[in-house]
Order: sequence, then C-alpha cells, then structure tokens
Amino acid sequence: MDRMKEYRAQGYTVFEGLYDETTMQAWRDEQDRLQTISTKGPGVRESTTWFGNMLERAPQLMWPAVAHPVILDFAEQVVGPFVQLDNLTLAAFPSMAPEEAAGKASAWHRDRWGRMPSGAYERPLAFNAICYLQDLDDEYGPLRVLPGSHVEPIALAEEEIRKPHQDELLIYMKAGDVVLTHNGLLHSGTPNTSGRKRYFFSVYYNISWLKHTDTFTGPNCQQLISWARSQQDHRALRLLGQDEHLQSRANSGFQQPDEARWHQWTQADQRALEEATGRE
Ligand SMILES: O=C(O)CCC(=O)C(=O)O
Repeated sequence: MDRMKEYRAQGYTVFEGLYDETTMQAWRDEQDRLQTISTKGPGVRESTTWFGNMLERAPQLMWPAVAHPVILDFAEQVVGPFVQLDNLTLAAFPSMAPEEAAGKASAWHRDRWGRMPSGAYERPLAFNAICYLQDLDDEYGPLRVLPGSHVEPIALAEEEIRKPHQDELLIYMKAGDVVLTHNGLLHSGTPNTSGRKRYFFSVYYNISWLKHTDTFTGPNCQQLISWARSQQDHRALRLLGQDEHLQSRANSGFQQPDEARWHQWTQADQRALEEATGRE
C-alpha cells in the first residue's frame, strides 16, 4: 500500500532497516554510559534508565537520528514543512520476572500533544519516530498498536490500560527499523523478560507552531543552530525550534490546498540551502 495511505488509515508506518549495527552499538553504549554515571555524584538517589534532552547531551551521535532525510521527507508530507523536534529520549527498559509480566501490556496511551480523535482523520500535532536497538521478540516484548485508533474515539477504562486489547496488533520490530506513529494512535510496549535491556529511542516531533519539550538553549544545540543558519538550512533550523518562516507560512491565507503550498515552501527551502552552500 502507498505509505501515506497506510499512515492515514492505520495511524503508523514502519521504515525498515534505517540504521546499521555500528550506529546502534554506539547508541546502546551511550545509554549504558549515561545509566552508569546517573548513579554517581551529589543528589543521586537511584539509577535512571531514561534520558531526555539527548540532542544536547550527544549532538554528533544523535543528530543523524533527528534529521534522517527519509523520516523528514515523509513527515513533511504528513504535516507540511513545520517539523520541529519536541524531545529526543534514549532509554532502556530493564528486564523483569516473567511471572510479573505475564498477560500484561506496558500501558496503552496516546502520545503528547494528543487528544481524543473526532472520528475523521486529522493531521497530527505531533508524531513519534521510535527505533528499537534489538530485534523485538516475545521476550523483549513487541510494540502493540490499535490500528485506526488515531481516528476512532476509542476510550479505555483504567483497568484496561495494562492489559492486552482484543483489537491489538503486535509489531515485532527489527533492530534499526523506525516506526512513525500518529500521536492519536493508541499504543503500548510489552514488558521485557529477556534478561537483558530493551533499548530504544524516541525522536518525538511536533509542529513548529507548538512549544517544544527539550531545551535547545545549551551550547551544543546553539552550535547546531549556528551551523544550520550559516547554510540557510531551514529544515534543520525548524527541528531546533527556529522556524524563520513561521509568521508568513502559518498565516498564509489558506486559499489553496495545503499540499500545494507545502510543496512550494519545501522547494523554496531547498533553493535557499543550495544557494547558501553552492550545492545542487
Ligand atoms: O515500549 C514501547 O515499545 C513503546 C514506547 C512508547 O510507547 C512511547 O515511546 O510512547
């Protein structure tokens, strides 16, 4: 099926094999390093496995995941050239005892900046690009989704949130695949019983009209912003919270189909980059 049709109908799409083993090993090593140092120093109470603000923490390592052209090209078709990084999280779920995990989903939820859907497809205010750093099997725990729940106003009672759902689909993602979800999609992880860490990262994007969750004021993100500005890379600037066309494009009059305007703006961004860098 055409990827856009699939995304609009199901609420997600999977891009296979975007990252190789060397790249993923570096990301796993970084999670291990952060987890180790999280237990040291003043004010530390317990070990942490979950790390936000990853672009500031490890810019060289993480920028390729934030700015992956395959993901961004598709994302710009979904919401237009308004794609901002909301937050980048690198994490690992620890393993738990099989008895404790039996018959459980981790927790069904819609993602940040979401809402209860209206019954018609609406373009998302935010979307998640999740990559697992090992193949998911029944022990590592598949991703669970309720296809179409980004359109249907499916509600869940408190007691249903940690249980498998009758309409769920289990996705056994391969290491290095990326699933791009609509933020209205109900989804859940599955408890990890592998005896090893279940590594993943989430590049969470939102539209550049919204606030972002991670901070881009630190020296590493500021350096990325300067570099993006020096080459008039508006796509990179938007990712970092600097949408220099926001006022004109978000108040464009909306007299033409959105997709036609988006295409013009994407072309203009491309020309600006080519002119600044001398690239064709
Ligand atoms: O653990 C998982 O597989 C899902 C993670 C998740 O739900 C999320 O990042 O929103």
